Amino acid sequence: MKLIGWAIALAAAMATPAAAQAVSAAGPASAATTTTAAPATNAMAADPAGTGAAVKTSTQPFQYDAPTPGIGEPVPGGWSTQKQVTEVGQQAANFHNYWLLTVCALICAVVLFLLVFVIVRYRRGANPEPSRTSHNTAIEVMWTVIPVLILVAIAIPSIRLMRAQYSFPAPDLTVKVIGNQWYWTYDYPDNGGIEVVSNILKEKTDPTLRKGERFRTDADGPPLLAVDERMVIPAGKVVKFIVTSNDVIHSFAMPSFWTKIDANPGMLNETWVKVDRPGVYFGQCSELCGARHGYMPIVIDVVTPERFAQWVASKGGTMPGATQASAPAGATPAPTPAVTATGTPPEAQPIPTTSTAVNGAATNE
Ligand SMILES: [Cu+2]
Repeated sequence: MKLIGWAIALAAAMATPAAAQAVSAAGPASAATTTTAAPATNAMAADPAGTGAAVKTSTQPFQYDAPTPGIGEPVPGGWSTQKQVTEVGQQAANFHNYWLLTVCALICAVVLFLLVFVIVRYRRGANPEPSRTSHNTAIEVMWTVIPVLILVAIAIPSIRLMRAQYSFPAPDLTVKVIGNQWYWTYDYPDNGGIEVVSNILKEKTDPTLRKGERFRTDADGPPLLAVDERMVIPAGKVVKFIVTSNDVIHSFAMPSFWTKIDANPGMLNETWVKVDRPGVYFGQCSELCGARHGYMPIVIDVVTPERFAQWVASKGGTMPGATQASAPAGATPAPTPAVTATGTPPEAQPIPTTSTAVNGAATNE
């Protein structure tokens, strides 16, 4: 029975898709590498979350990709998992959508049929003299063996999938993901230790939008999911995420990668992805982490390796093996305290408005 319980727990865990956001599988699979009039993001005009995030400048302009509708983001009325763009995600989605759901539907249909059959066939009116049967060895063996076989049929592909998820290939790039109340920071130890501070973008109509503060446009992504600074990773490369937290438990979740892993303070969790399709992908913190838990989205821009090198240079970082670029003083990210040394709450902190928005970044004039 222990084995059965273990198998049920395993199957239940695997049946829970990382895709917490319903999304249709529709949408063109065309590459989203086209650089559009996406606002330049290297000049972070403000700190929308009021967390005191750093103001940055860059050595060269870099434009993020524009999102592709229906890819890497939730869609209105969607009811299934998001279109998966990693091999593990495709395996998991196929397992969930075509095998687990089929098994569940068949079990429901059989149970419903048996219930209706018994209700009709053995109703009191048709059976004034009730059956006195109390044992039937054949049926008892069947109702024990058949569920075990079903669970084994679920457990074997589940274990295969877990092995694919947790056997780490040699990484081409490591990104340290740090959850903070309530924003994310991304460190690139392989690229000169550059750090990206990622804050949600406010809407243009937000009454708390301050003068000079950048607001969301459609090129940034959907409302509540767009950020000022994205994580950028190269396409076709194995990227290892080391995930931790600076304060409380967060969860780093990217539905279209089938990735969800807790960010625990004082602990390093690891996961990995390999995304072959360039594009923009949206996720969210998926662990209730405080008042602004719903306002710390995750945006990953998957770009070609050439553009990744360009992005690294724009941040003042270096590619492995390259000599250290002489980055300007402004390219070094400032520390990002969530609360000031004086204990001023983030909401009360002044927003820096002196940075220069370039390449058409939408700021509140
Ligand atoms: Cu969080």
